[in-house]
Amino acid sequence: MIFDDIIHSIAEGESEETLELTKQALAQGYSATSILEKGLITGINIIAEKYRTEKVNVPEVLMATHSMHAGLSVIEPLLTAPTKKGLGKIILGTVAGDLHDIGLSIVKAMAMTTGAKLIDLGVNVSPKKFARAVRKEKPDILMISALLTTTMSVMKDVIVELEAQGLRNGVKIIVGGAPITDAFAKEIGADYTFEDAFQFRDFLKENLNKLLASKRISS
Ligand code: B12
Repeated sequence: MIFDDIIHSIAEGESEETLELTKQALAQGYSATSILEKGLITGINIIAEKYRTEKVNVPEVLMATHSMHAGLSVIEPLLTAPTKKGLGKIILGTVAGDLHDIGLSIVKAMAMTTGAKLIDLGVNVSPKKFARAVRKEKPDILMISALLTTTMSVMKDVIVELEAQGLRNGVKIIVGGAPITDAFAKEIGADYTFEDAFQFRDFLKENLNKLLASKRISS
């Protein structure tokens, strides 16, 4: 089964193989989202679990990350709905002190299916940098990721910075990452959080238009 081969190539960090297998899966008629879900995400989650249980080390994780990105580069153009005016603008990034970007790349791939314009600030983004981007780009949605319990509090700093600069009311804030709970999101004053990229995608599909309309009314 081609998905097993993709998973195996990620586990081995064979990025060229992941790239080729992803192309082959598409040629065999599998959809980009099924390749993402059953191949790339499953593969990286297996490595993530092995790292957590200390069965692999940092170099293996980085090679697997590279492989996942190679596969993602093949399917991203297919996930991307044409950007349409009126479908909003989304800024995303991982907070300062945090270099984890695998989860956010997957969430970004999901966001690409909506037709919204995406601006990716990358990793290690300070509250001031988030605020600068919000002031300049006036996005409808700001998506913030944190994977470390030591950096999740920076999400609060971002919201405080936006409030201090009078920018908070103009943007819906979605936070996420493994340590983020509903209670935490509420406590720091975020609008939403989702456990994974699929929950997030389903929410956007149903609610993007409603969300943009409500934002226009409230802002
Ligand atoms: C890969 C990884 C790394 C890689 C990161 C590579 C990269 N380019 O991202 C490397 C090796 C660099 C790394 C470094 C470190 N890591 Co690390 N890392 C992981 C690991 C194994 C996997 C994370 C991952 O990518 N998972 C796969 C993706 C698909 O899942 P995800 O990130 O959770 O994302 C999903 C959801 O959370 C959600 N999501 C994520 N972001 C967002 C945002 C929004 C808006 C939404 C809606 C949803 C959403 O959707 C995603 C897709 O479904 C985890 C362990 C684990 N099992 O989670 C540890 C882990 C996160 N790391 C950990 C630690 C401690 C570190 C280090 C401090 C290690 C060290 N001692 O040096 C450093 C810190 C570096 C830094 N400053 O950031 C700890 C954190 C512990 C804690 N409680 O804080 C973990 C949990 C490992 C452990 N000990 O159990 N790490």
